[in-house]
Amino acid sequence: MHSTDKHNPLKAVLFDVDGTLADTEQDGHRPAFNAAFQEFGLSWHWDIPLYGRLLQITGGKERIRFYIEQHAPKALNRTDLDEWIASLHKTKTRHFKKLMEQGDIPLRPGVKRLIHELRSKNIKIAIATTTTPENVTYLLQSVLGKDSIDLFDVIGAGDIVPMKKPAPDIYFWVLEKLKLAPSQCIAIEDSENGLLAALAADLPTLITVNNYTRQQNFNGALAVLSDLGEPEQNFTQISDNPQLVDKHWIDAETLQQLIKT
Ligand code: XBP
Ligand code: MG
Repeated sequence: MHSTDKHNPLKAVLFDVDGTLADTEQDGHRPAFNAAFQEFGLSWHWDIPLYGRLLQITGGKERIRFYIEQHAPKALNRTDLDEWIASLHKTKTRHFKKLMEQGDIPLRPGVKRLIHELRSKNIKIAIATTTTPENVTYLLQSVLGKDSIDLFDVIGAGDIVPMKKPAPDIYFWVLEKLKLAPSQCIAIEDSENGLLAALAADLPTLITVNNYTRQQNFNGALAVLSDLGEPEQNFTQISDNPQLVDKHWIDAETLQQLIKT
């Protein structure tokens, strides 16, 4: 290890998307699913509490199948079930795109600032998400500008791996593309499923919670925060990591310190 590596071991930050970069679930994915159900002539409606329960299943197609099993088992008799779910989900993605184009869902506090700081310090940034790859583009274009996808060194998304979070597969895939060891990286996640996936890939993981995930179990995380914070909008620490006592927003230096321990 070079001496600079000892002081600055962090080489990449792996961002989750939904709930971490932006609060896309409640007012993005959820209404997109409902619009697709309507377009398919279904009477299904996923309200906010029901959607919260369905979020335990990651991946939209997987979530629809789970809902069918629990609430609409008649659909299981369809001989074309896989194809039907796929086309329902494709319709959902089209509606999600429309919603992102309206641009009503902002990045969470600190995300833009941290992304640009990491880039300026030559720390790689990557995405590791279960969401459909196009959704990442739609969101980034809406909140960070047309070519913002190019800010990311690696993007791992959707069905690129067969098993979605809490399986670690997407993180293994991204680490392999980055050619880095997990100890050189930090994952930033918002959910228990995301944390389980990252920890199973041996990644030090920082959690920023949202309304859907606040009550979840985050044992094993480096710290649990309200958000990444900004100089003018400080984060609140939900965990009790003493390294963060005098910190008010997450920057590259804080991330370096967090993974040294
Ligand atoms: C969260 C998810 C996603 C979205 C839906 O992903 O579970 O499935 O809710 O996306 P992450 P699709 O937090 O890992 O970004 O409908 O495109 O599957
Ligand atoms: Mg998430």
